[in-house]
Amino acid sequence: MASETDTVRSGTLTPNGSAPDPPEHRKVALITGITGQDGSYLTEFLLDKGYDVHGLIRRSSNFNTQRINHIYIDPHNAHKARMKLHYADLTDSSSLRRWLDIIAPNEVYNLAAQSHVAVSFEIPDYTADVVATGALRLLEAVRSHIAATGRTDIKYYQAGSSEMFGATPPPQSETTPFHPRSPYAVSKCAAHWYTVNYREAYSLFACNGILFNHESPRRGENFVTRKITRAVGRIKEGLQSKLFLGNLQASRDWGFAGDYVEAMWMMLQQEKPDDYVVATEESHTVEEFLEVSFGYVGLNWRDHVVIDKRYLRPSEVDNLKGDASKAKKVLGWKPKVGFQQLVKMMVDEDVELAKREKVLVDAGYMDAQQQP
Ligand code: NDP
Ligand code: GDR
Repeated sequence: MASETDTVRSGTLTPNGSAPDPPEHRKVALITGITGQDGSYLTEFLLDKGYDVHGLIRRSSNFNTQRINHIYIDPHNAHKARMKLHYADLTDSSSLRRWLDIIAPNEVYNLAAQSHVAVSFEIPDYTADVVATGALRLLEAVRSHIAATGRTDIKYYQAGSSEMFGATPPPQSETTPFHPRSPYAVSKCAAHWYTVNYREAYSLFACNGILFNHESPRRGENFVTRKITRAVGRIKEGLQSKLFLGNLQASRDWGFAGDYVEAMWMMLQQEKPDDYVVATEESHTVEEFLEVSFGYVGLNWRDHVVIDKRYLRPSEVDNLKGDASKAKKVLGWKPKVGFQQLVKMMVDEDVELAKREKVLVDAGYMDAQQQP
């Protein structure tokens, strides 16, 4: 990692080995939430498409760039770099406007959020500030940047969520009424409508992606899928015996994050801005996820899972299953990774991770934590 005093860091990725276009021909993307699961996949995807990518990262007391370290290049090689990182925060309007003016992006992807539903009950005020007002701050920064520069070539993507449907029964499509069930989901509804309003009021090219749950080996470890696959790996390697969970009957439409970032990009390549549901159209309970993931390595989840009421939510979303026919028809998008393949991909990675942890534990360099 480069010096922490650098405010701009840079990196490049050329997975197909081809030389990038000259800078003056390259499209420029600005991503908030670049250090998150989706931000990392979207960055890889856009670099592969030949974009220059700028990411806004927030200050933290530790490095928070683990998911994009593999793309990172020391800023001393900045002439090669096609990914650059800048400090900003969705709670700080001035930082958003400043970087928009400096970067002058063609596409803005607003992925930053306090994205944990259960945590949003603990910190509702902060969640609204980042998720709802944060989106408004960024939209307003884009609008005022356009007003000041006269640019017409800037497009905006808002990371909306199936959580907005909440209590409304499946299948959920773009026309399904919202009934949010958490401070997070209410805030995402506000961000959704701010985006629609800026499209209608200022003719901004702004799209809402209404994405159903999407997972990967890079998923945060306190979301249920990754919490389970981490435990599967650790139990298999003898580093953990119990897994404490909440509601096992909740049903989710789980896809692969790598597939979903492509849909984000596709929305911004259309002639007209619009809103799209992105989903696999298949739903599984948490219990089914347990069956498949533990079963895959020859374990029985019932021997390990303990229900802990602390993981139950004050109001739950019982059943999400998307109808993605509009995205399929208009964008030509479809998911490539199915449920079984997704679970196996995550378990395979987490078994490998647990094996590496075990080496460190056995050598006395690390304590075996009971629960990630
Ligand atoms: P993550 O939680 O993995 O990433 C969230 C990102 O937002 C991180 O980069 C985080 O930074 C950043 N962030 C948080 N607070 C701030 C802030 N105040 N200012 C600037 N950046 C901030 O989420 P995902 O990648 O899974 O999701 C991306 C987006 O899509 C989120 O908006 C989420 O709500 C939404 N979404 C996700 C779905 C999913 O299933 N994954 C489904 C539908 C919507 P840091 O790394 O420092 O924490
Ligand atoms: P979700 O994802 O709330 O759908 O939001 P999460 O994985 O947190 O929960 C899914 C379901 O599993 C149940 N559950 C548990 N959840 C967690 N986190 N931990 C547990 O121990 C546990 N036990 C059972 C939950 O009650 C829930 O029903 C995710 C986030 O990525 C949001 O940002 C995004 O908008 C939505 O997906 C779509």
